[in-house]
Amino acid sequence: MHVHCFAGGLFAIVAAGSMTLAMQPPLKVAIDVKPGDEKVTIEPGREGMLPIVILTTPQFDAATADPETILVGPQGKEASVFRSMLEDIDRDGDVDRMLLVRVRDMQVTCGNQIIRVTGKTIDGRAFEGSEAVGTAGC
Ligand SMILES: [Ca+2]
Ligand SMILES: [Ca+2]
Repeated sequence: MHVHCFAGGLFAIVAAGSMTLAMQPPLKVAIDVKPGDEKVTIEPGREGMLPIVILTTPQFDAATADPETILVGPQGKEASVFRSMLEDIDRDGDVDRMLLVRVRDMQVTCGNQIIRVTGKTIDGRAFEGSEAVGTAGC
């Protein structure tokens, strides 16, 4: 009985440790939809790709973002990434992560005002970022 209690207690400690990691709020990351464009508009019905960059900052190394886990859209749950590249998009000397996402996969509706990116790092930490956008061609 004593041994059983000890084993149970140990299990509870391990479980609490992994729950703490899972329950941490997502890291906030800086994204830039259509880098270079000041006022970003999306045509919901358009064929083609939307470029979105996850910027590397002192708080976040975009190279650690796992592209397999990234989802993009108004809820940050819609489109998976078509292509991901590491490149210094904002030319500040560190490597950012450039994503290409199919416009239609994002399920943007007319009047939508935000694009969210969610995902996990290669070591399992959730992150999210968002940017205000407009829609056109509606
Ligand atoms: Ca940077
Ligand atoms: Ca950079």
